Amino acid sequence: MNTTARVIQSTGSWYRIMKEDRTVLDARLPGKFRMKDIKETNPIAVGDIVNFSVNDDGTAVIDEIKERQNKITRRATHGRKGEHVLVANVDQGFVVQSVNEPKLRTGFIDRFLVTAEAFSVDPLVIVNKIDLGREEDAEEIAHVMDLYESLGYGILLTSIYDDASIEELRNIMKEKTSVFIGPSGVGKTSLLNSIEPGIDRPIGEISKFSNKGKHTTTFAELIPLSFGGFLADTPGIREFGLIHFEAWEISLFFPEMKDVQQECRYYNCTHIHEPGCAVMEAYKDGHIAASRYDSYINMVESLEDEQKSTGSRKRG
Ligand SMILES: Nc1nc2c(ncn2[C@@H]2O[C@H](COP(=O)(O)OP(=O)(O)OP(=O)(O)O)[C@@H](O)[C@H]2O)c(=O)[nH]1
Ligand SMILES: [Mg+2]
Ligand SMILES: [Zn+2]
Repeated sequence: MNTTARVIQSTGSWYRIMKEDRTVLDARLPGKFRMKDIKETNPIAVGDIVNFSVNDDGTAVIDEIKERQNKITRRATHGRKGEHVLVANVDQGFVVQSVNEPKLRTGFIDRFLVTAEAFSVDPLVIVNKIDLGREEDAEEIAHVMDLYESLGYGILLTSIYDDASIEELRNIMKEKTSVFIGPSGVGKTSLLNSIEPGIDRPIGEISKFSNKGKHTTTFAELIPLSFGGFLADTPGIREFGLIHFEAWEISLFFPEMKDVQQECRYYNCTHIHEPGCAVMEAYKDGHIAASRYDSYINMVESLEDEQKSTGSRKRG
């Protein structure tokens, strides 16, 4: 018999899959599983919907992977080529940052927002650990809140010590598949443990030296939520790489640049050095936030570096 299930854990050789009725099976891939997309380092990711059959010993064999509605990928690590799929088939992606430990980085948020749009995932910005906010942080937090709200993004201030914020997260997650993406130590797993008490996944500490987390979560996992829906917790990532972009496309994913750039003198303006650039004008006039323009330049530069190193630059 052949049935469908969803992959909720993956170690690379074994998978844990969950059926519609929420029963769970251990599964593996047959030796000659066809890899449809060889660009990816993991053929099956958490969130994938698969067809499977059951062996005599009660374990399952994955026969087929269903076409993905979407996926969130990152560049492969450890010098490997290609992409690693963090999670597949998600409705919304939450980019998680924290106040102070580690420090909030708008550059990380901005990269995620650009990528989420390209991946067709609804984004939400989460700033966690607001209980740690000192008096001098209040202004920065308010500014970050204003900035993303004015751009049309949802932003939520949370703390595992603030029940109202946890309840708000539950409401947003109900009946949906959501994923936490963020650096190590910002509190992704802690939030999960608060949202779904009883889950009790291990959390880490923050290094006194680097003010960073210690990569406590090492594999992505999809948690079925008792109130409906799924939440994927992922390992912390230092930087969110940009994939599948051409430099000129990036500004299309900045809501505050998208329309302005039609006034640029050159149609292929990169908004960095060209005369008659409407985006630079808007930035100088204060209509585009400095942090956002910086993020934009960083993204263009890292794409150019990438294309130089792989020699894949397309000419147009
Ligand atoms: N003060 C405060 N500390 C928090 C909060 N949320 C998490 N922490 C602490 O932050 C540390 C790291 O939390 P984790 O949940 O392991 O962070 P993570 O994002 O899952 O990290 P990785 O799994 O390494 O990616 C732990 O010591 C938590 O107790 C919060 O809202 N307020
Ligand atoms: Mg974690
Ligand atoms: Zn321009």
